[in-house]
Amino acid sequence: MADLKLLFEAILKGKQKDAVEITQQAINENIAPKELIDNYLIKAMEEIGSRFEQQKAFVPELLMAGRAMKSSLILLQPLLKGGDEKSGLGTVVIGTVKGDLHDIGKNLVGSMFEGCGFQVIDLGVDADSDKFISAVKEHQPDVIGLSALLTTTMPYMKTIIDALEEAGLRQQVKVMVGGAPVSAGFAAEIGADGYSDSANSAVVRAKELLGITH
Ligand code: B12
Repeated sequence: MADLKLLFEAILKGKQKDAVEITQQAINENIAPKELIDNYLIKAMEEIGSRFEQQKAFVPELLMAGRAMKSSLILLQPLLKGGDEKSGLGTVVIGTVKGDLHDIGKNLVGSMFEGCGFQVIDLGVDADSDKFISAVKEHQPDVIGLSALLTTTMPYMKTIIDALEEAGLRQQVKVMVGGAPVSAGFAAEIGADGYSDSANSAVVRAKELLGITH
């Protein structure tokens, strides 16, 4: 029997190989992917996130945990798609805005969306408005997530929102913004639909915006 507490520990400690092994064992034992994601993967990311907030964990640990989680998710995702698990909640296009290379938080948010059953298109870092516009046209996402960690790149979030307006695409997509210097006030000021300060609450907020109740 797969010891799922060890899956939690493996992700928390960023042990990618262990996380993959235990996940594969759990899959072989027909444990529901949703159970693994909700009760172990996300719980471990919440724990590392809260340790980070309390300065009991640091960026390398966050990165390693994120990588371990992603490796587990890669095994679980194909199983989510076919079944009646909470797949297909919607599509999220996410990226760090132009001029900004910080992607740790953006990756965590993307992983959390994926873990919760959204399809995620990651535009990477230094993404300009053209890249977002093309992605909206191509993927018809429900949500766009913009990340910025620098006070100098935050204003570019408004540039992207304005570009969406100009392209006539603003009404078809919810825009969420985040990153350490971003606030709810700033989000409202630039006309974003939502803001969140953590990966977990980002998903909760997105579901609220989309009227998803489960
Ligand atoms: C790691 C780091 C780097 C790494 C980035 C590596 C990487 N791959 O991301 C490196 C070394 C490359 C780097 C470079 C620079 N950095 Co730096 N960096 C940081 C540091 C230490 C941590 C950021 C981080 O990853 N936090 C952890 C994640 C989990 O938190 P987060 O990003 O806030 O994300 C969470 C939430 O905000 C939210 N969220 C994030 N994105 C989104 C998106 C959406 C849609 C939603 C809903 C939510 C959401 O959810 C996330 C998960 O909980 C911060 C200091 C700090 N303590 O914040 C400085 C910091 C951000 N950097 C800073 C600076 C100045 C720079 C440089 C300009 C330094 C230089 N002189 O070269 C360059 C800029 C490069 C560039 N063009 O982007 C400053 C910014 C100051 C400011 N006011 O603008 C900071 C604050 C350090 C400081 N105190 O001075 N940096």
